Order: sequence, then C-alpha cells, then structure tokens
Amino acid sequence: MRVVVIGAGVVGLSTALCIHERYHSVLPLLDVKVYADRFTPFTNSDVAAGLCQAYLSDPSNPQEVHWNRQTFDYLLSHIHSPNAANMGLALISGYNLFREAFPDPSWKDTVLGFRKLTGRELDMFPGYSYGWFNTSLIVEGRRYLPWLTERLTERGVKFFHRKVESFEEVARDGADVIVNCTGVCAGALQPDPLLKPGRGQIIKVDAPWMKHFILTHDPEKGIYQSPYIIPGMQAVTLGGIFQLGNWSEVNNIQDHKTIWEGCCRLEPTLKDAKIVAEFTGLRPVRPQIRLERERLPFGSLNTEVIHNYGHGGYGLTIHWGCAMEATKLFGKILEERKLLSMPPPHL
Ligand SMILES: Cc1cc2nc3c(=O)[nH]c(=O)nc-3n(C[C@H](O)[C@H](O)[C@H](O)COP(=O)(O)OP(=O)(O)OC[C@H]3O[C@@H](n4cnc5c(N)ncnc54)[C@H](O)[C@@H]3O)c2cc1C
Ligand SMILES: *[C@@H]1O[C@H](CO)[C@@H](O)[C@H](O)[C@H]1NC(C)=O
Ligand SMILES: *[C@@H]1O[C@H](CO)[C@@H](O)[C@H](O)[C@H]1NC(C)=O
Ligand SMILES: *[C@H]1O[C@H](CO)[C@@H](O)[C@H](O)[C@H]1NC(C)=O
Repeated sequence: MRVVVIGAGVVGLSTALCIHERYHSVLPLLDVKVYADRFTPFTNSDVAAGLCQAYLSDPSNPQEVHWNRQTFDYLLSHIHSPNAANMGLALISGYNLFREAFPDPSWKDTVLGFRKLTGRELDMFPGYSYGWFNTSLIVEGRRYLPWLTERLTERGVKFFHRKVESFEEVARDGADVIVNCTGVCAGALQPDPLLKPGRGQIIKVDAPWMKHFILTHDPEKGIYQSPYIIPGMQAVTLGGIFQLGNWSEVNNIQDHKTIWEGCCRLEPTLKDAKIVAEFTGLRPVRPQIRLERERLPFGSLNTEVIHNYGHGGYGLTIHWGCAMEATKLFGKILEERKLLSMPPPHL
C-alpha cells in the first residue's frame, strides 16, 4: 500500500502522521511519502498565530464542530507532556470583544471556562461593550510543523521537494492512495470554484508583557478584519487583515498601517514594542472543508484520492479531527481492498 500525501502544511503532516500511527502495525508494507513544493517555515501554516479558535458563526457542516472539539481534546491531552514546548503548544487565556451583544459561539463548551465579560473588564477596552473570556490553546506552526516532521522521519516517512502538476503523474509513480492536502493551491490540480484565498498579513513584535489574547470582532466587516493580538511563545502576533480573493503574498504598507494603528489603539503599550518580523499568508477559504474520497481511474490504475483541504482561518484549530476523519476514509479503502491482515488463525 503506497500512500502519497501532497502538502506539508499542518494538514498534510498531521494526516500523514495519523495514518501511519493507526495502520503501520497492521499493514507491514505501508509506505507513506510526502510531496510538497514548500516546507516549514515557508507554508501558510507557518504564518498562522495558531490560536485554537473557530469562527464565531456556526459552520455549514456540523461535523466541523466535532473536529474542532477532537483537536482541542487531543492537544489538551499533550499540554503537560514534556513535548508540549517542542510542539509549540501552550494554554492561553484572553478576550473576545464586540461593540454590541453577540450570540454565544458553537465552541463555548470546547474551550475552558467560557464566560461573559464583567463591566470592570470591559472598562479596560474603551469602545467595546460586550465580550467573552476563556482559556484556549495555542499551537504554533513554526514549532509544530518541525515537530511533526521529526515524528514522521522517525517512522521512516520520506519527504520529496517537488511540485505536483497532476494527480495522474502521482498515480503513474505508483501511488495507490493520494491524500490531497494542498490548501489554497488545490484548485491548480482540480478546479474548485468554491476555494478562494483569504489573504492575511501579520506583524510579530517583541512584547513579553502581553499575556492574554485580545480579539476584536466587527460582524459587519467580517471575520478577522478588525484588530487582534495573540501572544506566542517568543513573539506577539498582531493582525486584522482578511482579503477574500487576493492572491498576493507580498507585505503591503497600507495593511501594515491598519494593523499597527488598530492594535496600538487597542493596547497602547504596544507603541514601544520592537517589530521582529512581518508575514503574509493565504487562508484556504471554502464554505466548508472538503474531506471526502474520490476514485480516479487512470487507464488500468485504480487510484483513490482523499481530499482534505479548505480549512480557512482555522486550520490549526481543526487539523487533528480532520486527520482522524481522513484516516477513517483510508481504513475504508483498506477494508474494501481486503488489505487488513487478519490475526493468524488458531490451529
Ligand atoms: C495571517 C493568518 C493567520 C492565521 N491564524 C490562524 C490561527 O490563529 N489559528 C488557526 O487555526 N488558523 C490560522 N490561520 C489559518 C491556517 O494558517 C490555515 O488554515 C492552515 O495553514 C491550512 O493548512 P494547510 O496544510 O491546508 O495549507 P498550507 O499550510 O498552505 O500547506 C499547503 C501545502 O501544500 C503544498 N502544495 C500545494 N500545492 C502543491 C502542488 N501542486 N505540488 C506540491 N505541493 C503542493 C504546499 O507546498 C504546502 O506544503 C491563519 C492564516 C493566516 C494567513
Ligand atoms: C487537491 O485539492 C486541491 C484543493 O486543495 C484541488 O484544487 C485539487 O484539484 C485536488 N487535487 C486532486 C488531484 O484532486
Ligand atoms: C492584493 O493585495 C496586494 C498587496 O497588499 C495589493 O497591492 C493589491 O492591490 C490587492 N489586490 C486586490 C485585488 O485587492
Ligand atoms: C476560548 O477558547 C477557545 C478554546 O479553543 C477558543 O476556541 C475560543 O476562540 C476562545 N474564545 C475566545 C473568545 O477567544
């Protein structure tokens, strides 16, 4: 059973790991390879702050609530492991702020200690009159991706730096199953009019005094188009840009000003913070994640593709639940092909 995972962002690496963990002991000839044209630190997953928070509105596919929850519980189970720091994983608490009352989100029972802000808390944020406080998790791509890569390498998974031009090319290389984790570029392999880039830009600053995340929301403008501040392990991420349909990966000076002014208004102590980096990334925006099987017959080859892309602005938040679902689909293929080795019969 030869498996090729296309993509080395958080989705590709975690899906490869989940499939290998689940099936290597029952499928002795399981061979997993990862093909990608970008590796950490150059993927979109490396640009994300990594806060585990889903969108405020309910997802159109209710399974996504479940996948977010599975990811949260999986990460939480590692929080006191000696690996947590290497994984880029930490608990983090903070504020979600609004200018008027807003319905509770679907994830209020996933995060820890969700509650509404008190008047005294709101006094700290002039201009905001409603909000929530809770404890969540952060899993930073820039640490988590190298950690996942090490786990895969230990398991004998091989990485290939190459751009895939078509599924057929990979099928002809001998792949039985192709797992498509190409994020925002998926449309190049198979047209997908539902998939669009959601361009984001962030500034990283040195501000070790910032201990809480502060996300402001402007439901009229849309998600992540108002200032947010997310402390990470080394630097603090400042953002608030979400441009649907823009493919530019270049930092923009106007967007820089918008982020800087918005975040300094929200948290005036940032005026003294030193800027350490600035990045632009593309969120793979889709009305819902595409997570399904497709048979692709190329001549006599009977190749299966498992699609796992379109995780928008919540790929780290949801990745492990999606990896488990993709692994389930993989298991169905094994069952259908009668590849699962049976326990030896007792004579
Ligand atoms: C500014 C910003 C902030 C964000 N903040 C958060 C956050 O706080 N929390 C959160 O959960 N999410 C956040 N996100 C969203 C998150 O980054 C994405 O949902 C996630 O990175 C998607 O992961 P992915 O693995 O699908 O895609 P990517 O990380 O883009 O990886 C795609 C992979 O596919 C490869 N690939 C594509 N096409 C081909 C091809 N033809 N041949 C070979 N390889 C190919 C690429 O080289 C790459 O390795 C943020 C995003 C941005 C832009
Ligand atoms: C892989 O997924 C991408 C979207 O991420 C899509 O554009 C592409 O067509 C898919 N490739 C295949 C072979 O299905
Ligand atoms: C896309 O973003 C780039 C960089 O910020 C900007 O120069 C360009 O005008 C934007 N294009 C559109 C169509 O918004
Ligand atoms: C609360 O924490 C949860 C936990 O993941 C997170 O999803 C959510 O976004 C957090 N809430 C706010 C307001 O940040």
